[in-house]
Amino acid sequence: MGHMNDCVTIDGARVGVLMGSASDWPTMQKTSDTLGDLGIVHECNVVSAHRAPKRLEAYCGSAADRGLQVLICAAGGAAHLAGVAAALTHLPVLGCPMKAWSTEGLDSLLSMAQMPRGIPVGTLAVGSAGAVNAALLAASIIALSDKDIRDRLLAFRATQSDATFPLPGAPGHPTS
Ligand code: RP5
Repeated sequence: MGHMNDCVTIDGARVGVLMGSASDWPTMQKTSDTLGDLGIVHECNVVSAHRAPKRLEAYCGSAADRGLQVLICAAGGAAHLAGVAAALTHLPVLGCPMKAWSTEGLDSLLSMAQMPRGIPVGTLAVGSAGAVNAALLAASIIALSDKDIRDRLLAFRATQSDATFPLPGAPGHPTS
């Protein structure tokens, strides 16, 4: 573990999770948990694009050289964090639109998804679904060149597929 420009850095981290605010953390903890379940070393920091642009520039500018392979950026409202991060690194940037204070996250979704041509952001769904899927998509990207992570991702998907869903009381289902 270390520090860089007030950001926590983790030795061997493959994914950097950035948030516009600590208020995004309850949602983005699901990203962190999912990455952790897949054994993907990652680091999480609040680095707002508009409140701390120089810190964001320093973080993104060194991300590839430090060994990060994917950035996951969460923000709400006029959510430019992912787009600015993508402008500052060639690494794949995945965007997680947060439900902020209005419009149920539609503002964040459009801010991330509607990137003008030239600098892409891979935008996920609003809220928890997108937070989990960002981790799974990061795993898919890293799995292209890492057999252990590929095996863990395939195991996760197999477990998910094998899950059964009893409906007690529904016709033909066991009662308990
Ligand atoms: C964005 O504004 C953050 O990403 C958060 O989703 C939203 C609200 O931030 P706070 O006012 O809670 O700091 O910058």
